[in-house]
Amino acid sequence: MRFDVVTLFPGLVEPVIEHGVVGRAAEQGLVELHCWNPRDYTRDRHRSVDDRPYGGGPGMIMLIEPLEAAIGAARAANPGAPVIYLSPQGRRLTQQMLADRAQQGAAIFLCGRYEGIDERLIEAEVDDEWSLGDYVISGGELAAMVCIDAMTRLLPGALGHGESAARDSFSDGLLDCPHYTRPEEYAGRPVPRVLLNGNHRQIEVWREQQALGRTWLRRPDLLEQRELDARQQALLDEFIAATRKR
Ligand code: 9D3
Repeated sequence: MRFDVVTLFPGLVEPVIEHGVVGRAAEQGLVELHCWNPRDYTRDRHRSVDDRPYGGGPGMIMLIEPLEAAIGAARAANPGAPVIYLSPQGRRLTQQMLADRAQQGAAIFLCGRYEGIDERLIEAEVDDEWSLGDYVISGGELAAMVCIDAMTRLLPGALGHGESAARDSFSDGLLDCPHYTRPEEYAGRPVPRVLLNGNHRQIEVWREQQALGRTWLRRPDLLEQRELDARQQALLDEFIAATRKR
């Protein structure tokens, strides 16, 4: 998968392929990343990438021309890839949107800075518009890094032994169960006994029950979107009954 990122801050985005899962995927040649800086496509003496908004008001707006040239260079290098603008006005990002795009095999991320981008450039060049959620960050770069990380995890071969995209939270619509390692007791709190008894079938059932129970406690919205089978419903009922007793 080839990622292209149009950004005024390539030095912020590039390290995303140097570490962890994405780092290993890049070493294996599964992903590559190229940044395109609109400032490199300016033609005026001051290398301007922004200007004041028509109609007045605070803040600056990114100029069309350097962005158009940078996007053109990215499109030529990554033909057929959709241009995805990361902005507070976008559709709220989900695992499903990332999976659909990962399947398509390429993406050009467009990062805004300042108050945003001239609307005519968005109409002319942008294929999709994504937001991380309803909170404010300073530009699209961190959002592009989130997308690159999450999409890379979905590529066959990107995750090692023991890791698996299918086991990731949200892939199956439930939160993860709690995890424990040494020591066997910490600050008076023992590790749940079931995890020490070596009965792997029982452990698997306990973990599924914990996942169901935590999802019920913390993210009931996820359970409403999902049909539980009779066995899972019984596990959850038992968890709820135990919660009420304590
Ligand atoms: C004045 C109102 N603000 C719009 C909601 C101004 C503004 C805030 C933040 C304009 C641009 C930005 C920069 N944010 C992003 O580029 C961004 C973002 C975000 O702020 N929240 C969630 N997802 C994203 S993706 C890109």
